[in-house]
Amino acid sequence: MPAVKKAAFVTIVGRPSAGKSTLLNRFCGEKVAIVSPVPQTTRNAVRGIVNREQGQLVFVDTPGRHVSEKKFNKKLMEVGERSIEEADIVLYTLDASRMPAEEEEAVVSLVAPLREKVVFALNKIDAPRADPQALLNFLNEKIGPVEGGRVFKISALKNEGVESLLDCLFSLAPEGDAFYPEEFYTDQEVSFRIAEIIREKAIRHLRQEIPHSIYVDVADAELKTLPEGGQKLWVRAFIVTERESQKGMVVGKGGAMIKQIRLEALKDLKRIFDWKLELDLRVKTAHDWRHNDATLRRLIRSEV
Ligand SMILES: Nc1nc2c(ncn2[C@@H]2O[C@H](COP(=O)(O)OP(=O)(O)OP(=O)(O)O)[C@@H](O)[C@H]2O)c(=O)[nH]1
Ligand SMILES: [Mg+2]
Repeated sequence: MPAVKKAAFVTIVGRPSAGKSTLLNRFCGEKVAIVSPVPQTTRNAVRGIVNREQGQLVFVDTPGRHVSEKKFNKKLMEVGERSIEEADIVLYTLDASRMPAEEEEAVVSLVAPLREKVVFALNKIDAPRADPQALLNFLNEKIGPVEGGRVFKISALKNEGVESLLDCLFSLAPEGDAFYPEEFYTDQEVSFRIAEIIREKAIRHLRQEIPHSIYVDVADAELKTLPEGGQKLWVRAFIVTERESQKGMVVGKGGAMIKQIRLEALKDLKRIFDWKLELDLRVKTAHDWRHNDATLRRLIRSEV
């Protein structure tokens, strides 16, 4: 008789920049979520799927929890809270290279009531100033002793300790049928993935407030059959700024910045998709979009 398979939803939570998206990509072995040194990079519940002999884990990456009264931050927090509700397991990711402070307390208070389904990943142990013991002391103080078998010291970046963590997650997963076909490693819409890759490249090059002030809109995408055979995806996308005055910084001197963003995005997109690609990338402004309810509802979603 074939072995009974496991299936679970695992929601990844933590403070901004803890390394949640890096860890998701490591689990999946593919670039499922975008990563950057700028806090609050992730804005949606991004799903990555791991298929193994034992069964299937569906990881849900969430925006880093940052408590604030701003409309934009509140919307981001909602995504994490909603994703936790559907989780069989909560993977709480902490940054061992930073002393836990106020921001970490905001995450602890969210996960504390769910303790029996929480697994702890103390990430960035490769960093020179990493102090996982300080995190353990913090957790002990805030939520009581955490069980050794549920705590993992890892480096998502250097791929250390990730395999044992994955084994633990599979062992905790309930029995059940796979949620997705086995060949899936994500369920994101193509246009969302394209927008995210462009946003990653933009965030990495732009400075100050600009990374938080932009979003990317894929306005048109058309799959064309080429006369010589094969298919080409033609995409028109906009980097949308909050203010007119920010457009110049995105375009750069003589268009150099937007060109670099476009070329770097194309490089990643060609790795992800089998099609040939053409990207027409432009800049426009949606005045004060971070205060616009309809835009926020469209951009910040628990399903992408
Ligand atoms: N040294 C070190 N850096 C890491 C590790 N994991 C992630 N990082 C870095 O930490 C930064 C943030 O990583 P992300 O994966 O984007 O973090 P996140 O938790 O998804 O951040 P938000 O989406 O903003 O909440 C990036 O510069 C990563 O390269 C790690 O294990 N070691
Ligand atoms: Mg992220």
